[in-house]
Amino acid sequence: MTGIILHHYGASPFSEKVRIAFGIKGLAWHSVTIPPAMPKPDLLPLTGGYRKTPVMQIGADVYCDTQIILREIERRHPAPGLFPGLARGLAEGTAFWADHQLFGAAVAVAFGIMGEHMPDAFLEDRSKFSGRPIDRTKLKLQAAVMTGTLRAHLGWIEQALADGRVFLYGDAPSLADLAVYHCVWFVRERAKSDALADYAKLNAWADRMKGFGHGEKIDLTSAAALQIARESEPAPVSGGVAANALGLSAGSRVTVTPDDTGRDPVTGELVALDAQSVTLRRDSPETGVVHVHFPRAGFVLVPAKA
Ligand SMILES: N[C@@H](CCC(=O)N[C@@H](CS)C(=O)NCC(=O)O)C(=O)O
Repeated sequence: MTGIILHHYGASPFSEKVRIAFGIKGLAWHSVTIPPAMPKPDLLPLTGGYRKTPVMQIGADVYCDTQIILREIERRHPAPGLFPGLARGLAEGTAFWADHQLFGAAVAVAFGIMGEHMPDAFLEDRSKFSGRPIDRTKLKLQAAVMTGTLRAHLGWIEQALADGRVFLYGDAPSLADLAVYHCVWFVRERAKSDALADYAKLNAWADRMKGFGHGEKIDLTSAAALQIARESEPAPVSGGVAANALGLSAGSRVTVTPDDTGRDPVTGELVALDAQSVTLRRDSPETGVVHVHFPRAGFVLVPAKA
């Protein structure tokens, strides 16, 4: 057993990115199913307010955002690696493009099909989440517009695969494959859209990605996950707080907020900081002391308001 707990739900594309990574690495993991919309009463005590899906917990360490989740999984379970060859930085950059630009287009196309079955309360939740009102009557038009964008972006992937490569950076799957795949999965597998039907190479590649499966999933209740947090100590941090332009040091009270959607601030005491990650110490009756980890890219770190 890995001790990995993934807080997620079945229909979440970003969770699929992590689930397929479990499949590639052949890992066993605990699965806590969380609500797809607010409120999330058993998740927010762990994260300190971050509401997005998925969140990974290992004991009293909580990882917010798939960027840092996959980095931590790679660190703890390095084989087979998600960064074959020398492509690590390129794979991270490609994944960031996919998670932001490509995902936005994929959501619009998928919502054009699935939106009519979504309850008002869910669309209202997603309006608040995205910071933009969602008008049910405009979803089909927006999907038609964004189909062109999606096909332009994924046309690059179809072109890349045209030389016969098996995965984006060679013979083995990387983080980049995972990030592009979860967007394709949302459109192809969840929404059952035919928008990508003629991209033969892309579809063959997506079949290969799907074939990795999800590893071994073991169900766990959210109450049990909170108890595990309470009964665990955060892992020792290494590296401390690197010199930074904000003049922050260990123990500074800081706030970390996503810079795109679900902009809920998390406040805590700074325990570690480097170019790629920031770790806060938080304490609550539900969880005891936890360390909450975020990536730097895609998040805004500032001193907390007094
Ligand atoms: N950058 C985040 C994006 C996560 C994200 O946007 N997840 C979607 C679901 S796939 C979400 O949080 N939706 C709202 C919710 O689940 O409450 C990551 O990489 O984890």
